[in-house]
Amino acid sequence: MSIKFPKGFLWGGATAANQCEGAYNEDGKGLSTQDIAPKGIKGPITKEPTEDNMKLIGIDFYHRYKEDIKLFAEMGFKTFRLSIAWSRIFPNGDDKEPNEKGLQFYDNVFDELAKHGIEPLVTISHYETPLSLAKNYDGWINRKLIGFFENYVRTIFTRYKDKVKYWLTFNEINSATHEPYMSAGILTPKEKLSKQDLYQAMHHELVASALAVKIGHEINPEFKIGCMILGVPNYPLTPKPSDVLKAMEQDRQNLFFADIHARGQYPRYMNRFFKENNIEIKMEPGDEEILKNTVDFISFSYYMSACATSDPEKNKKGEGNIIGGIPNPYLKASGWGWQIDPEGLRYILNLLYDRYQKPLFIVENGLGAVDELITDENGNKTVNDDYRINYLKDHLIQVREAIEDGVELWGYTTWGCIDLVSASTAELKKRYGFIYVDRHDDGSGTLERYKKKSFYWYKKVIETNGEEL
Ligand code: BGP
Repeated sequence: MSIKFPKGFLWGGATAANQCEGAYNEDGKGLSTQDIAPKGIKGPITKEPTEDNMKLIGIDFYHRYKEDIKLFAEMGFKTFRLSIAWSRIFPNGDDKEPNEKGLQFYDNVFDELAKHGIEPLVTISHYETPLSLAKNYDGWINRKLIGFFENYVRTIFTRYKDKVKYWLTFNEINSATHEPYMSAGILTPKEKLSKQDLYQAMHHELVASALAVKIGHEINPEFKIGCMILGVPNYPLTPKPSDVLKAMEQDRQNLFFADIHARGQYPRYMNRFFKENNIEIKMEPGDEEILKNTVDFISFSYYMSACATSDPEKNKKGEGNIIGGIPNPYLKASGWGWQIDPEGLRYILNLLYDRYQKPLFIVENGLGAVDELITDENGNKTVNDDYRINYLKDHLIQVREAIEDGVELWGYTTWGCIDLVSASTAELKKRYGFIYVDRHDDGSGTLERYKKKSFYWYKKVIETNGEEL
């Protein structure tokens, strides 16, 4: 009995505007928080954009989107995840009128996708906030951002209501508790940010996200609007009961965001967390009503799992996608130290489906690696990325198991389906794509695209709807 992926499964790949578009100041786009973060999440921010910031040009998707979408179509993509750069539409974030050239760019991209029968999956805010909102309001700390975000979503939902069906509100919304600048445009340095201010800012984002669901369904009842969390399941480091409780607590720090999106209210366990951390969420009249606008599906990124322990001695965070964890002695790691755990994906799929009974969507999964461009026997430039094929194959085998376990999964978009600039370190050398882009961290390169070995592998996976992995 071979386990099958459902008919109509949405195979594809994912990108983010700030990591691929480039054209950082073209056609009226305003500066975003990413344009002054040349070294990624961990690095310092600069006064003005600096030329060592690889995102200013990215992989020039802004000018090459037709060529890239054609390559995605050649692989047989059913869907393509991209984000809209808020500061292309509202350069300062609090502008009254949108920037027509910004709107036109995404019209062109959606029309190109439609030509190839590829369904857009659009992230409304993916780790870039208009820089003016950070500078003049301190980002989501200020409740006024709800109004600016409302103006932004009304504009794009109305403009693209017949071109886009699938929407995600905030990328990895739970990462803001770890990276408030990158995720929520908060300029106040992390170490100076009180938990009160941080969770109040999160409240503003959560209200804005639910408001987007409400507005989206009013504009087009066919819209499918999802939330997006950074999915990193926590395992107890030992079977010691206190480690098990620690893992539950750490899971809740992430699931709290999906709980609100999926159930429409704050979970009771957060009352204890708020009390113990002297946090009092200021609710405005109507907030609780707005939060009741729950999402149509839950999406998440998955790269790794983490371990949790109550033993302060062992509590040393390892490497990982933003929310790291204690290294798991049973797992190997990637070149960037991210532990590789395909079964963890089956685990979190079941955990989320058991918890919410809502359709799920894996919108990021992939292996960042240093790829070597070679010339094959036919004189074509390519990369023998068997390590990436094996990573994705191992994870898809577990996805198939989860579907057999009963999980309702709409689709799977690999992260970085084309090489692009990494978020955590702003490196091009950390490559994820099925397509190699000839650009390097010293700014050199022709920006030419080359198909890797994994390009043909994924094409076969899609052609056979996952029969051949
Ligand atoms: C996630 C982001 C993506 C992407 C991914 C890979 O947190 O949503 O934008 O960057 O991580 O991480 P990195 O690019 O740091 O390797």
